Amino acid sequence: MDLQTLYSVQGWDSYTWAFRADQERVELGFGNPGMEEDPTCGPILDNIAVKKLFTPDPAQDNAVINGDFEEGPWMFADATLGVLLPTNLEQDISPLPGWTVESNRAVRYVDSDHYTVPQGKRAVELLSGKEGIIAQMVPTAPERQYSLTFAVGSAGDSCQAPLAVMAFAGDQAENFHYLPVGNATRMPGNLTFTARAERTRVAFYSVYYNTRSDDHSSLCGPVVDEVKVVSVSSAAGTGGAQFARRFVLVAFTVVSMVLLA
Ligand SMILES: [Ca+2]
Repeated sequence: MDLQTLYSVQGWDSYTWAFRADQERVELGFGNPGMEEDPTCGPILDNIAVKKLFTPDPAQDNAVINGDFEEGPWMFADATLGVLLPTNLEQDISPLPGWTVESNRAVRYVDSDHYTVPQGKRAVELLSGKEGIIAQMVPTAPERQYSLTFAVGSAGDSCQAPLAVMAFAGDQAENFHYLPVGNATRMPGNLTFTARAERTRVAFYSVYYNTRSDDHSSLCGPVVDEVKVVSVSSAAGTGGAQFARRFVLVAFTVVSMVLLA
């Protein structure tokens, strides 16, 4: 885990990492790879927790797993900086079940005790512009039309505007500027796409490289939550409905003729 970048000015960051236990007892180890110029110093570790993860079942009408981000790593009650999801996570062994961080920078997992969260208790704050990408491969039916919907919000952490999210679904991409109405701290995003394969990549990153207005150096960004991929009426489905209506009309006509005869 590369700790060369500090994401906040407090001098420390919380990280999470997942593993699959293949035995009833496993050994946890932490070491300094010894790459500092000064061998007499190194990173400081504190507060370690292990939490058993589960992968939520996909909802019947939503192809995204854990799209509300409610299942994720342990968060200490006093963790005011959230937990960083490091890079190069595998989708099968991710501390944020279902999701991967594809980029070379981390994104922040935040809780409603310390941040403004669009839905439930947990969400993801995108950091570092296009260097912080969360993604998921979702099952789709080729040539069927889908709608990617999500909530984009402000984390309430004095993040300097503008805030915007770039959303990807298959071959579609669109950026969504966070422009809330009234006192709202969230707004909806929607991207319609036609699936080209049996799995479609859905991904998000922050359009801007934002920092907090209070210290001008802690990284922050827009919050994403409530990600859904829903099938919308496809061309084939509409054709089917029209055929059914025609069939009803034909049947009705035949009965009328019999009665007249
Ligand atoms: Ca949530």
